[in-house]
Amino acid sequence: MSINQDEWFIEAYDGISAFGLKFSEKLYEAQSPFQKIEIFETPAMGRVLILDGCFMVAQKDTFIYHEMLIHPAMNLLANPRKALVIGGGDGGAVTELVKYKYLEEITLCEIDEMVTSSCRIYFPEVSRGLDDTRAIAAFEDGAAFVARHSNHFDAVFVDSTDPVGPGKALYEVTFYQSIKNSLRPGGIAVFQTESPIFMSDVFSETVEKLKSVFGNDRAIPYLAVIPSYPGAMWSFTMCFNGDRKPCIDMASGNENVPASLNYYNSKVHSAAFSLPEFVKNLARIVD
Ligand code: AG3
Repeated sequence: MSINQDEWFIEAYDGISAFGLKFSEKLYEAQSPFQKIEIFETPAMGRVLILDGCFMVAQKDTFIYHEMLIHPAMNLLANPRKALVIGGGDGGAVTELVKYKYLEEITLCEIDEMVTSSCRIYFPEVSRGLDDTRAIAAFEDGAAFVARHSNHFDAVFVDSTDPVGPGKALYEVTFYQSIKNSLRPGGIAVFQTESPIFMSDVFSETVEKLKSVFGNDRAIPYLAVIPSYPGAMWSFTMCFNGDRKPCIDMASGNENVPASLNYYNSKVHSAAFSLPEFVKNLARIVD
């Protein structure tokens, strides 16, 4: 089969691998002060949001990414009141958080307001959590924002892009220290930490940096399958400001997970933290 490049969007990774989707229409294209934003309609995955040439949201699998970013930590937290999402301008992470009625304050800190305004138009079902009365949006640099907060959040979710362009600052040790400092005792931070297959160096280095800040046994990676991201096997890393909770056995889970989810449940939770040998090696985890 031949591919007519005028009808396909292809994300090339490192110039040596690619994932592509045929599109029926290009709905939006803009250059924001930070990045190029594109939105396509595709027969295979529905609408897709592309930032600087990389898949961010695909209607067909976005629930997997956002549920797995948010619910594992929320299930482990006792009594969280305040949550922060850094990045995540599409609103998908906030939309998962508003499902927790006991959260009082849900802040989104996104550097690029144009991502949010375009997603509100083209992905209303993803961004609708932003309309919740508890949701507050701050359009500014996430590293600067978090550095101004201390002992404030119960949960922080870093929904970053790859470590290039505007996302680069979200992979620095000083940023990780500010995140730890912004957490209340017992708080949890979750970072999207890229593909252990195609971005194995970034994964490995990021987990190492997180361990150096949170403690060796307090930065725990877990996995989910996100078909529209390079390598599909995708990682997140959960970090504890205080004692590490038992991640795999759910004995301490608060059982408060919303009923209407499409991916996450307590067995998926345990499976996600059960790591393949090569991932344990990349994260230097010894059982
Ligand atoms: N967060 C971005 C994950 C990185 C994807 N990388 C890539 N396609 N090269 C997605 C934002 C969703 N809220």
